Amino acid sequence: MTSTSTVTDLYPSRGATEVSVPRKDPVVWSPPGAPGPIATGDLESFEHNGFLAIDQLITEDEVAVYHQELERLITDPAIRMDERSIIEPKSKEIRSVFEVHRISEVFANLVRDERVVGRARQILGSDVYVHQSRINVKPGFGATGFYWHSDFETWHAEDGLPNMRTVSVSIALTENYDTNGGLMIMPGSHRTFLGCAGATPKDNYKQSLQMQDAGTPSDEALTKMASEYGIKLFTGKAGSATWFDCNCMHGSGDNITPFPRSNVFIVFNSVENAAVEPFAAPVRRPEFIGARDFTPVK
Ligand code: 6CS
Ligand code: FE
Repeated sequence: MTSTSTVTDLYPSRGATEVSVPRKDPVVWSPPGAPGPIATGDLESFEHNGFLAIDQLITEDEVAVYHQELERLITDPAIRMDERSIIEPKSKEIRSVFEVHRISEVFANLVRDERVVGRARQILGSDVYVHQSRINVKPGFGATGFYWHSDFETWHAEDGLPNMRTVSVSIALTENYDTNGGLMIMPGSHRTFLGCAGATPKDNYKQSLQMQDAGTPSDEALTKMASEYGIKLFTGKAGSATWFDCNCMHGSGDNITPFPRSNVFIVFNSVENAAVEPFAAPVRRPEFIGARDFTPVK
């Protein structure tokens, strides 16, 4: 396991064998009763389950603006050629576009929206910066999903995030049915860190963002976790959102329906948890995947 970071590695991963350790970090970092858009009961639910689903985070009119921006980006030939665009292995359609909060003023505004960044600050108990943003198109007719993984396992091993003080929000820009490859989370799985076996290949991101290999749990571990925690599938209308802790075990299936499952995915990291050197990777990932600009979102 190549840990090039000088910071203590609380969550060893990518070594010879798979190793499971209890979470050492809080889930909700702000003190009880801290001000913010999330009601106390919902914050407690987030703490317990590792996620919080919101039926309508943004309005239908706002969805139309963001969906139009997604369409503009994915039909721009320059964006398609850009390294920030990940292409579907089979259909060759655009699968994801990274760093949308930098290349699109429309998505930059979404990041700064108090309904979005205010919830992140409340969960993380500090100012926050964007560690990663992306639009996931997940077009119909065969778009592939994302196999089971913990985002934090990758963001710790490859991007050098020391602690679990990171939260993601997935905002639906098309309807998430129970058939078109929605997000699945194992409720409560965020309280166990599963260190995965297998060293990180150089330039791993070139393959992992299409189909993850390094950082993938074993069938035994997944069977144990799914049996213990269960699996929840998230459905919702365009405009709904799912907030989830960085260490939730999650994944999504292929989309063979004609109905795209598009979302915008924003990852907020506490400014107190700024990325250091990778804990288990030979080199850093590019900044469009793991930010190195720690300027707080204002
Ligand atoms: O490697 C990453 O950073 C990305 N991979 C997945 C499958 N989810 C989180 C993140 O966007
Ligand atoms: Fe993920």
